[in-house]
Amino acid sequence: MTSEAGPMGPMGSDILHVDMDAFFAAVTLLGRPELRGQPVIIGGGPRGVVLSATYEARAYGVHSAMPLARARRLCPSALVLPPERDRYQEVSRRVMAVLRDVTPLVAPLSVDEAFLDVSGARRLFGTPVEIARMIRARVLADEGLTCSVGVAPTMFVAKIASTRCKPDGLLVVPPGDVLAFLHPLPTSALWGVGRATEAALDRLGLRTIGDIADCPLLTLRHALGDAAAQHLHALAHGRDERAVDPDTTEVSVSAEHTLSVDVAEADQLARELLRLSGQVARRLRARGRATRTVGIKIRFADFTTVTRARTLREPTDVSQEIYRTALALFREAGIAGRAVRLVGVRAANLTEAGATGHQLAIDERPAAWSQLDRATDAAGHRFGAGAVAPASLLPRQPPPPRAPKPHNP
Ligand code: TTP
Ligand code: MG
Ligand code: MG
Repeated sequence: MTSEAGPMGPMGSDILHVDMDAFFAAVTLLGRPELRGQPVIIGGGPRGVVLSATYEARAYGVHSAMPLARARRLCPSALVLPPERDRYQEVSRRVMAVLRDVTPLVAPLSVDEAFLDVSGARRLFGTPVEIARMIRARVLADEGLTCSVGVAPTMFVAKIASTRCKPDGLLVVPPGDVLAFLHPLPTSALWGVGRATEAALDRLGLRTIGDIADCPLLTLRHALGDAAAQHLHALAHGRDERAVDPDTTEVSVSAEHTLSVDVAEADQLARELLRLSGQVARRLRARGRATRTVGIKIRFADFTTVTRARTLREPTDVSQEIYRTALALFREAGIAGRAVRLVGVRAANLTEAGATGHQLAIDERPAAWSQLDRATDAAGHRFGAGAVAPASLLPRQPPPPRAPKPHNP
């Protein structure tokens, strides 16, 4: 395997896995530069666990998901800070945008990581290694943060590669080195191996991925069942048929906004919900997706947060329907009059938009709304997002003089 550069075949290792280093901790430290180089832990919440820790804290054995009390014992000098989720979301969005500048084939896996298939980006941006270097340089220049990138022929191997070169690393696994890279690793490194499977493998005396590759498939079947045996056997031989699919890995679309001042007025919050519903619906339509579950998030001035969600009878990509559901959730939450600092709208449980039903009550006119939304999208495309907004978002004063209306196609 090759660290950093190294010649690669003309095609082959085209999958990148990008993962931010100590993400929550690193973003929080951007606002606290005096703490750089110190052991810092981001944690708290009702469960009191470590969410993220700087590598200085990890040197003491601290790691994520560990109870805070234990982390404090291991590293008494560590400073424990609360998470700042809004900031993490903002940085995440910008980092994902950097990745989407390279290729539309970006599949985010969590707030701080994504897969890219760069096979189609070679002509524009160079080899996968050059692309990986460019991404790392841009994230560092734009955000002041480091990430680690694994480059490999499959998603599974790319993900392991990024983990193995952390922090601030780049690791390339050319196709011919995949088996040599995988086989010494413990079985727990395989996707889909949890504690129970690991124990079953252990009973067979299988400790490494290489042991699984050498084990007869029949033996694995007896111990694990057909599906799991096939899956692990294939991965152990470096086979991973999954393609980077920006749609299937995206489980939700959300938009949220931190208000510039805390707001208690219901009308104003409703308008914020309307605007965010429009953003969410627009992003759904841009991806050809529809949602079955609409949720809201309300964070109060004291930082307590409530979320509510409702599953619809039919999937939708219509702004008005998402808004109507969001507004109902807001009203039913019984939080009128409280000062709010952040509002969010989320669409989850996504399906293909083609499956969208149009069987709602006749007065809801989803088809008409949908057409209106699509026209709005088309205009937004040509004149920039925000060029067209629902009337209730416009200032209530008489509008300023406007440029002549663009000609409609
Ligand atoms: P990770 O990428 O797993 O961890 P990390 O970025 O902190 O560190 P590494 O350098 O090893 O990648 O997770 C990304 C962020 O997700 C992490 O900073 C905090 C958050 N997180 C949770 O909120 N809950 C969890 O259980 C875990 C594991 C992470
Ligand atoms: Mg990370
Ligand atoms: Mg991660």
